[in-house]
Amino acid sequence: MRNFSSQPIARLSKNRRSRWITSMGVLALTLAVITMGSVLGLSAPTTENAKLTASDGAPVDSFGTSVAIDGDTIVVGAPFADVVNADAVNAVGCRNTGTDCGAVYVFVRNGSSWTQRAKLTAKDAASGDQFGYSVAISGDTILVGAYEANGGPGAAYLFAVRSTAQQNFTLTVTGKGNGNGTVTATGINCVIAAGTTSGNCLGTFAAKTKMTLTATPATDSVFAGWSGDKCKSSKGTLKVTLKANLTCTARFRLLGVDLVGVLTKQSLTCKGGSKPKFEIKTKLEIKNNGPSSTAAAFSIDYFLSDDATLDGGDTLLGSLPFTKTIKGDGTGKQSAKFSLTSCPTNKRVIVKIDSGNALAELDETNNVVTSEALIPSSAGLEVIPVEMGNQDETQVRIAICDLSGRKLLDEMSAGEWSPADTVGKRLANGVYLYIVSVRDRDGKFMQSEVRKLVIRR
Ligand SMILES: [Ca+2]
Ligand SMILES: [Ca+2]
Ligand SMILES: [Ca+2]
Repeated sequence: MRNFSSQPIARLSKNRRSRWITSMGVLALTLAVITMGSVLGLSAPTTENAKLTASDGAPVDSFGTSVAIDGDTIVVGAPFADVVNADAVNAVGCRNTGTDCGAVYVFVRNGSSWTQRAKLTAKDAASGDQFGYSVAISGDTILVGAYEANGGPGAAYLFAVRSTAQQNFTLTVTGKGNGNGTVTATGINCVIAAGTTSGNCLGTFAAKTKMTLTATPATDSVFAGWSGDKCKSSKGTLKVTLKANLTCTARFRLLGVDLVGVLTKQSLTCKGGSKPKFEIKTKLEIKNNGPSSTAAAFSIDYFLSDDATLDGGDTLLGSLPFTKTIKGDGTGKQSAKFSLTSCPTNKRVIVKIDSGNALAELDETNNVVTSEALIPSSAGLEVIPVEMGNQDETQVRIAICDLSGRKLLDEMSAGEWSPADTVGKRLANGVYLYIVSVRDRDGKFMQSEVRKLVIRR
């Protein structure tokens, strides 16, 4: 639509003219295209491509007395039109609904044809004004002359053209995810396979058109939601109103499971003495990235590797069953504990989920989980071998100092020792120094070692 508002801008005084336009019926305006060729005397095709008439033309209106065109807008004056208030657009109308008020008709291009979009009259016009005796248009401004206005002085009226032309917007459907399905709506029938689209996946519709998009998964898939622009919804049916170009993305997921994991915790205990204890503890989080539940139990293998790659050189710590069901997009957890015969250094834990492939998965290649870091080699008190000769003949003294040199413990010791200070309070996690010194029965110094002690519980 193009709307028009009027405001008189000038009144021109001039001599009254006698009417020379007589009853001519509804004038027809014939547009002709005259090419530059005709001007230059070359081939001169002249094609009539439109004939404009007033929608409510009546005898003696003299439609076509004046014409003007600018771009896609044509203005035609009908100065002897009799106007009634009901005719007026934008509430403009002849004050006296009498004769010869005059009217102006505005046409806009609609593709290859022209459509009447407005009929203009003057708000203060009176019978005989001949509004529309002359017209002019430039861009968004229309000027209309009414040379008999006010009984002779005449007036010109200015109209601002506000374009509210009907807009069209494009609705585009795109796909996402590894699944398959279709999206349908009036004018749209889009096939989505693994995120790619085919078929009719976009359409152009008038502004404010209400669209209902329906996403339907294929039998091997589930619908997983809408995204993009104003298309957020988890439901298969999405209602949108086109107020702008819109792209709606439908996500389909293949049915099935996909196990992946992450080691959330690993610790190593290496304790010597009379009751040696070498132990690795891990916590594994198993995610099911597929939409389906795990249908069967599966096993998880734990390895100790000196690199980040699972290969034949790695040591199998153990194989543990996982019997709980992990729902689609759900998570499972497994804690594991493995005893070793010695304290490993510079090793990593590597986990293989579903090691026996009891479950067919959407992705079988992502089941190996490698710990990001090496297992700490001294997570606890590392006992060092000391040349002590005949132990019956020796005294072993252990001293613990913090890094500032403050002595926290200094005692005779033998066998298993739990890190605590002189009053039995457990030492906090941290880095300390410890000194082991060995003397014979007579107190004669035999050997001493100073080492770093890392306490991490
Ligand atoms: Ca997997
Ligand atoms: Ca390896
Ligand atoms: Ca598998």
